[in-house]
Amino acid sequence: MTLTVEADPGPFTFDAATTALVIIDMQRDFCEPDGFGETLGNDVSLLRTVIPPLQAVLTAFREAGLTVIHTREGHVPDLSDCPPAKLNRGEPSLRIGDPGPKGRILVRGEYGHDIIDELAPLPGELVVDKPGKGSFHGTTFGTELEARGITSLVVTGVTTEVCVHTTVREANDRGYECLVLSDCTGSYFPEFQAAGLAMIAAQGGIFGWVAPSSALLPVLTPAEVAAS
Ligand code: TIU
Repeated sequence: MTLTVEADPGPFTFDAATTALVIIDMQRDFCEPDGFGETLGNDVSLLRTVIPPLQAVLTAFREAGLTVIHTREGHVPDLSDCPPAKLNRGEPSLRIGDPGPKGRILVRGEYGHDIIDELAPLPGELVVDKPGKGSFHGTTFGTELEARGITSLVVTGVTTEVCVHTTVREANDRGYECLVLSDCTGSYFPEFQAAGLAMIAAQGGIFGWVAPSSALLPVLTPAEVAAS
């Protein structure tokens, strides 16, 4: 038995036991002032609208006993996993590795690199540290999904057109079916949010499905999941 969510461009069907909630990069460095996102010139308040609906989805996955995976973008302290092309890109007010108010920018182990308190991982939930925008590049994400028998991903987090898109594109090419939750993904740019979501579902769902969390939550109750 499968569960079905009304989505764009059509129904998204999935088996709860082989589906993971993936929460991309809900880190202080992107969602709070004084972090990487703000050093790039962005208004981080736009990303914070994602937090309440994503908390509800995270709670639903936990209460149904389903797989939850968090990711964090960042680099080892000596920056040996940060390509010069990434380090030197643009004119940020602080570069990756520079000391900022929340610790060294986008460096693993620093306060700013960690996930915001509202969505803090529970013990036992996988946290994937990634050096790039995509979740598969340079990580164990793919092997962890295979080990758990996961075939479908409910993808959330930030930012829609950067790390969410890269991850969904990588996942789609690897055969995963991805549902992207529109209100649980966020961008610093409203126009990129709209276009980013539209690109996923266009052309018959060229690399995934899109739905609001309100379409998923009613089918994710423990009773619905147990009966599926
Ligand atoms: N800058 C921006 O929009 N995003 C990133 O740098 N990383 C993620 O999307 N996580």
